[in-house]
Amino acid sequence: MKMMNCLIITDIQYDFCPGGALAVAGGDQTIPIINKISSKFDKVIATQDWHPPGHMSFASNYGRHPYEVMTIVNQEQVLWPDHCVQGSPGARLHKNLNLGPVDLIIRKGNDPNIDSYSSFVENDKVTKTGLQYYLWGLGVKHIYICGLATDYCVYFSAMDAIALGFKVTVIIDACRGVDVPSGNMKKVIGEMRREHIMIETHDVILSQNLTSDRFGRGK
Ligand code: VGL
Ligand code: ZN
Repeated sequence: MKMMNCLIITDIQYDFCPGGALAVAGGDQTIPIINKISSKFDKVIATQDWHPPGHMSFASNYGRHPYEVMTIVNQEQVLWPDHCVQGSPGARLHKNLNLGPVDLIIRKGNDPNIDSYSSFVENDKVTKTGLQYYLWGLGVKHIYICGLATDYCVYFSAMDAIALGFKVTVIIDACRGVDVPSGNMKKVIGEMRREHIMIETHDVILSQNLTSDRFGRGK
């Protein structure tokens, strides 16, 4: 039986692209790479950061500056600019991202009192998105992850995925990070490697013959 794989396209939203509220440098440069590879996977999931107004991760709630770290209920929380507010233009998936091959869109961060970086489990480490059951149900064994931001949503998704028993590859040139606090990118790359998360560029992955090339598209 074929080993099923999937691609998780993380948070390709206007607020994480240049000009957006929580702009990630070069965030939009990931889009052509993602479009080039997305039809090669058996299943494709896109995620969407989706916060109510006044979400607990917003610095504006506390009269603090964005990107400061604050302890909230015994947990370190990076305070972010208001971003990806449900239904706002900044929360939309970027129009250049090809949604054709996308099977499922997972939204996270809906709870006003819990932040959510991972596509699997919210930051309380208890509340699940349900994505693991979808992937287990389909027999997916190998998860490829790309998108924004490398050191937050991509990193936490990759760490949860490996802990759940999946093989995990981060497609590093199809990701961009925020590096908050400074040095965070280096730290998370080291941690992912230690956990045996593979880190590869998209051309290497394309040459690895994973290609289901579903529906004959995307050559
Ligand atoms: C993210 C910060 C806040 C991300 C989401 O998608 O990596 N980062 N919310
Ligand atoms: Zn967020």
